[in-house]
Amino acid sequence: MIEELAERLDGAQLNAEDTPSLADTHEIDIDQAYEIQQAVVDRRLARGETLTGVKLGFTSEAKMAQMGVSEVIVGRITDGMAHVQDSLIDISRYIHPKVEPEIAYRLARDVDGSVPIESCVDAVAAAVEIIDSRYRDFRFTYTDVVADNTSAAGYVIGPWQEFGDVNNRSVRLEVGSAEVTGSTSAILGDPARALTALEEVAKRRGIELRAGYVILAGAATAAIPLTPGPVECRIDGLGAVSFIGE
Ligand code: OOG
Repeated sequence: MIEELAERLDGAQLNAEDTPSLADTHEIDIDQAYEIQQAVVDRRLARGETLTGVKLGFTSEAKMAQMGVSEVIVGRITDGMAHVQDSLIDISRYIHPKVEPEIAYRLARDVDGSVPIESCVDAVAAAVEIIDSRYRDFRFTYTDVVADNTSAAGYVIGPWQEFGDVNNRSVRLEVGSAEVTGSTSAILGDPARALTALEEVAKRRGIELRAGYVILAGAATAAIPLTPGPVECRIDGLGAVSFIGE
């Protein structure tokens, strides 16, 4: 079942075609959901992609309450999802992409529990995450979204800054004439808490946190649809990151 469902999700991503919720036809527990995620990621790696980091989801209280869960979810990001700042991004490769403003952290050393995770981080940046649920109409259960690598689809990182406190910074994301604003404190009350939450889940799920990895700490606002045209995310004190969807 694990491989069959991983193939279905991987095919949906490759063909940019949605698929029904796995929960419509399968009973999957959270352990199996992370196994499916691993199998989905392994398919990308087998095609030559490389892991570049991890991402968190459900880091805002509102989103956790909406999903009826109390744990953040963790997905994997690869070089195949990475886009360069100010580049043109072909959005036809996605099914129904949305963008979220995020804080990115960079790991300078492996996280092995010997020192606090914060002391493994050397840089922080403004980032935009492109999420693209492989499920029809973005309709999914908690286990569905974990199996689907937490909707991970793309990301763009702004200029790295020296690591420091980034709580209570104002956030603005513009997609054409649509705009969403918020504060970095929406991320678990302080985005630094995303690091400790990540460490705990990663340990339990056997997810490695390696030197050089990017950590996308979770959305600071609701996601907004990605449409053709300019996209810009600005975080107070961290500068801006932008790209053009086409
Ligand atoms: C799941 C991924 C959400 C976040 O930051 O909460 C996420 C989804 O809503 O598709 O990345």
